[in-house]
Formats: sequence, structure tokens, C-alpha cells
Amino acid sequence: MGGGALLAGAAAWTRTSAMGLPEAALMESPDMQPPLFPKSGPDYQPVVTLNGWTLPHRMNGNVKEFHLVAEPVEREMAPGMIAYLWGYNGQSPGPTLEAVEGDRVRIFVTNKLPEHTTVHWHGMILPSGMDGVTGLTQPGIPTGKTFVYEFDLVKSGTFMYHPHADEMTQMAMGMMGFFVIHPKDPALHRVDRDFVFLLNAYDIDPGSYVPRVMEMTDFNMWCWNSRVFPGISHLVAAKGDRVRVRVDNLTMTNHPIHMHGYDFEVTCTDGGWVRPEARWPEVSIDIPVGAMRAYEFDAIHPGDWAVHCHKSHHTMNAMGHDVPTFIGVDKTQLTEKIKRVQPEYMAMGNRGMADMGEMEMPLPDNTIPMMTGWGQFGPIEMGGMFSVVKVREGLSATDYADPGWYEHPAGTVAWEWTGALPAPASAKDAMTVVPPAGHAGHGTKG
Ligand SMILES: [Cu+2]
Repeated sequence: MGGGALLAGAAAWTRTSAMGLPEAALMESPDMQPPLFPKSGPDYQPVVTLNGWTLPHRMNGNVKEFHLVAEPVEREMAPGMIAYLWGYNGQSPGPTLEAVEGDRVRIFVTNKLPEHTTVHWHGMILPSGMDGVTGLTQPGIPTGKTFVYEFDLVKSGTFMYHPHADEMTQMAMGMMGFFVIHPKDPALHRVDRDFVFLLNAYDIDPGSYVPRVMEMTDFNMWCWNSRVFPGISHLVAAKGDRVRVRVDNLTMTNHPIHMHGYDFEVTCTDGGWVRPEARWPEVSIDIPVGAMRAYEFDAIHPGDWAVHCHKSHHTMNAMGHDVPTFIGVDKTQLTEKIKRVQPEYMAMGNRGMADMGEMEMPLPDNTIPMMTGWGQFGPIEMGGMFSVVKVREGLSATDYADPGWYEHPAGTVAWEWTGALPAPASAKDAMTVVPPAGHAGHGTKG
């Protein structure tokens, strides 16, 4: 009897072994890939990863098998800038993993990095020995070796994966990804479009390619999925869609994500779904460090709606912070002197920094401007953590292509006043003086 059990076990092992490892799919494009609909098992609405993709799996008996390869990658952060990062299967972040509550998963992790690594499954309920903490729950996966993680997915929700091995270096180099577990009941928490992105940050000196991994606070590339505006995918939705946006934060500071045109409600954290009676309305949602927040809204207002981090320095690219403020300073004479030795010199900042948005200033190779990206009305003067939610009528359910800029109905765009301008050029010259509260009568300029 014991022999029989052993034989059955050996047979199962042989079958797995004969099939070899699942193929490790590779992604060469930084473009957003279409949703990967399930080919077997329970139905679900797959997510779309901004500038990313979902890793295909194979079924081996009742087990979903995935193969992640930790390796150095070249990631385009926006057209014109490549970063040398570490990631998985050709990109940073790694591919999104998607499965269903109740699935058993077997995840092969091959290490092609120059040092050992592990994978920690952030937020998931699993056996302690599958938790991926070097030294604590397993030895690090040595260079060139493959380890197997296998566990049951006992709850649905939004989770992430990242190394728990030399984390400071490996996460500063871009090793992270999403793990989405769909509810077993396809009707539960169902939405029409489901977008995911990770907040991450790098410190890459202008003209260079490799992040400075020792940086703790002063980053210059504030990214969604290792991309910066204008390189970040737009979030396209059909009018009437129920839309979910899942945002994970693996930077070292919080990010208040603000979306225009809508109010929305927080429906999920990495701890689980928020009960309907516990949800509250927001227009900005702060994403704490090491946490996930998902919000939902009904896309009933057509338009081009900005979505961005509300820390204004996080919507800038490659900027230095040690720059004095020049607002109101006349630099004409100084500029002439500097141009004698440096003809390309441009004075800036004496009217504010908006000139940077359209300035064609010479930059080091592999560097993108601090604020860039054009809309239908001119430069958008943003970089970093910024994208556009584009809500349009009549899109098909699987259409995520950029529909272009919004055609505003006549009379609905802010317009220039072309009538007479009254004389006062500043508030202090105004003719009407509003009296302080508690005083009767109204004054006029004396
Ligand atoms: Cu931010």
C-alpha cells in the first residue's frame, strides 16, 4: 500500500518532469497589451496593465503553472529614454499574474540576476514556507537556479510580488509586479474595465542608464509601471462602463492619486474588498507605502480627464531640486555675459517655469525633458506620474486603443474674453472695496 502511494507520487512527478518547465514568455514591447481572457476555468474580466501585460499560464492537471524569470532588462521609460533595470520576463515591472480564487498555482522562478533573489507574494494567505523571505522561510535562489512556489489561492483581491532578498537594491532596480486573484463568482465585484499600475521611483542621473540604488528620498523619475508621462498608457473607457483602477505603491513615499471629472469610491485594499456600506467618496486617494488601493467609478462623463499624483514634483521628469527661484528677477544683463562663454545658455524661471513646457533645450543623451507632452491645446507641462482617462461613447468592450483627443461640444471649452477690459490691472487698483465684516456701507477708492 505504501509502495502504491509512492508509485503514484513518482508517476505524478515523472509526468510533470516529462512536460518540463512551463515556457517563460518574454515581452519585448513596453506598450500596453490587450486583456488576456481566460481559456478555461471560471470566467472573469481580465485586467489591463498600463504599459504592461499578463503572463500566460498552462494547466498541469488542476494546477495553474507560471514561469517567472528574474533578469536584467532594458526598459523604455518614455520614447527617448531607456533605463537598465532588473525585472521579470523582459520588462520592469514584471508581468501581471492573474488567477481565480480557489485555484492552485505552481510558480517556477528562474534567477538570471548576478545575485540571489526570492519572490514574496505580498498580501497573500499562504503556507509560511512559500512566503519568499530570504533566510527566514527559504534560502535565496542562487544565480542560474530555479525554485518552485506552490500554494492555493484562498481569497480574491489585488496583491503584488517582489523580492525579499537585497530588497533595497532589487526594488530600486525595478523588480516588482501585480498578482490579481479574481473572485470565484464571476458576477462578484464585476466591472467592465479594470486597470492596474504600480507606483515606482528611480534616481537616474541625466545622460545615464542605471538607477542609483542608494537613493532614499531624492528620486527624479516618478513612474507608473516604470514609465513616465508622456510615455504612460491612457486609460480608455466606454461611456457607461464600470471602471476599476488598482494602484500599488512600492516607492518610499506616499502618493495622493487625483482623478479629474469624477468622484469615486475605494473598493479594495491589499487586505481585501471594502464592504459597500464602508465605502466613502473621494476625488484623491492617498496610496500609502507598501499598499494597494483600488477605486471604482461609473464612466458617465465623456472627456479627457487628467489623472495624476497630486505631489506636484512627482509630475516632473529628470529635474534637479537645488535650483533657486528666479520669479521677478531681471536676468537680461547676466544672460548676455553667460552667453559669451556658453552660447546655448537660456535664462529661465523669471516668469515661472512654464516656458520649460515648450522649450527645445539641448539635453544629455537618454534624457527626457522635465515637463513635456502635448495636448490638443498645447504643451501639457507635465511629466512623471500623469496620464489621461479618456471616456468616449460607442467604444467596443475590448477597444483600449487611444481614441485621440476629445472633441468638445460647441460652447463647452473655456474661452478668451475679447470684450473691453476695465482699467484696473491689479486687485489693489480695483474701484470696489469690500468692507471688512461687521462694517456697514460700501467704500470706494479714495
Ligand atoms: Cu507622488
